[in-house]
Amino acid sequence: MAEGRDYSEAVVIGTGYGAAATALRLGAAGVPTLMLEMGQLWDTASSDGTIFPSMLNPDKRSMWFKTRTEAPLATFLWLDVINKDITPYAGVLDRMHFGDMSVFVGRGVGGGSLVNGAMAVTPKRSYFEEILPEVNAAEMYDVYFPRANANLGKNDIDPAWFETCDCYQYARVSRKAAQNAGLTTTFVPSVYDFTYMKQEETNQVPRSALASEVIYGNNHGKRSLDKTYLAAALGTGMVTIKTLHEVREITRQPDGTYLLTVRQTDAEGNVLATKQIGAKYLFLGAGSIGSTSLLVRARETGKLPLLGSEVGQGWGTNGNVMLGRANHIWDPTGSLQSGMPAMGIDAWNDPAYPVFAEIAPLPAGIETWASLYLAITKNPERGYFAYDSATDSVTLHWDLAQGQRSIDAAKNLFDKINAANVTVYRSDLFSDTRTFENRFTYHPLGGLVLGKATDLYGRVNGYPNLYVTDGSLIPGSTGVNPFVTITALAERNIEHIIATDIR
Ligand code: FAE
Repeated sequence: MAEGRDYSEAVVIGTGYGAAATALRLGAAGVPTLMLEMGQLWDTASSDGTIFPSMLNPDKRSMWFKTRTEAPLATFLWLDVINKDITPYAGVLDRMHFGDMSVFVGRGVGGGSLVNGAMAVTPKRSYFEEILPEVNAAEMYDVYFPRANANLGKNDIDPAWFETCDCYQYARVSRKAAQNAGLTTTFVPSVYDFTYMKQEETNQVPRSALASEVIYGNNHGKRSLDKTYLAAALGTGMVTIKTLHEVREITRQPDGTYLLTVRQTDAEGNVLATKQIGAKYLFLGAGSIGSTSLLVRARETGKLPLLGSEVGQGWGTNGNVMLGRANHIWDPTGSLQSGMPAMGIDAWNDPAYPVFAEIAPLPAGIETWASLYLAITKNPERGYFAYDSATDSVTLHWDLAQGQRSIDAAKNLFDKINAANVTVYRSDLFSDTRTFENRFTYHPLGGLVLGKATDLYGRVNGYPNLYVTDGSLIPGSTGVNPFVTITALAERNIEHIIATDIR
């Protein structure tokens, strides 16, 4: 096994939203920056001519070292027809299991941007002020949210096209059902190129969103981070990315620099090398689970003993609940469905049960008469991370009862919709007969909360030049899909850190 030593003035762990924004600004400021990503660079087509497999025909590229795919919908009509056996491989979507909760994350250059629904939603200002009261909201809404949205490539759907296209019939049907219950719907901005999507519908270009591509990657149309922030970061000439490099351990040297133990593998999981990589400035951008796990383990194994008790606290699911409704036979949702949601039901002002529910596709390629939703609810419950010395691993602690508040909120909203439309819930989608699925989240947030585990700019308490820059800063909830908030906060923090700590 080869051993190597390396050093970079700045090292960024991960290549997701927070990491990408941080690396671009470091590179632009002339700081040599090395990004370490445990997943692959997804830029090369396989023998079938595609980079990513479709959801309807998954293969080893779909998932991170699994023997079978683990899609969010387990069954359809209670039939095990969704998941497929696959060969373990460094695929693009991971589902991590922690007792009653499992967490979906993207793996590869671009992190979650490779597998997500591209919804680019800026949170309501009043709620942002509630969750992060110590952050200057005026600055965020005047400067950093616009900066994040511009760099992410946010665009809006043409409302006239939305009304007539086949691929959003499912959203129009759900809108009608919501309106019948007196509820408000709203368009959701996206980082999927809507101009490209229009051309997909008329078969002018190869289909991606309209070819059931989402959670296992998009071959076209998606402005994932490798095409936006990371491309710009590499363009500074100061940033390099090493793929299939997993950071395993962080220690601090007597001279104050950080030393990382990094495992390099191939895409089959064989270990090629274990490296020591040094950094003066270390940025944790490995996502809520990744970054929090690294610091909890570092504290508990005595590698970074000054880390405080707030490290590993304040984790939440963003109140995620998935559910389906059955429509009447005269309300088909369409066999052609865009994989990229474009509309949500906005009931966040409900005084008892705030909910923002994205109208999700069910891109099965056939008519299902089903409407699917991912509800984002306001749930004050928080989980925590703990180290297990027997397995030398960090585990997330969250029990099912903590998710009940989210189900209550979703039920409050969708009972109204069902009552107004004389419709029912689907009970065939989540392997048994449950109608609400709150045992997974797409939106892991917290663990290293801003102003608690770190100062108000993400500097880790007790350790100079160690920073958190991803979803773990956000205290468990944003009220909307989180990547715009993560990116904007990273933009704000890195501007301050470069000005005061680095240059
Ligand atoms: P993240 O994007 O998770 O990136 C972390 C990166 O670090 C990953 O590439 C990891 O492979 C890598 N990594 C982890 N540990 C290590 C290590 N030890 N060494 C090296 N590398 C490591 O972090 N959000 C929205 O706003 N809109 C949506 O439409 C939306 N849809 C979603 C759909 C799905 C299926 C999923 C899974 C998520 C969705 N999300 C959506 C959530 C969004 O993708 C997520 O909040 C962000 O990606 C989190 O960004 P971070 O920067 O925290």
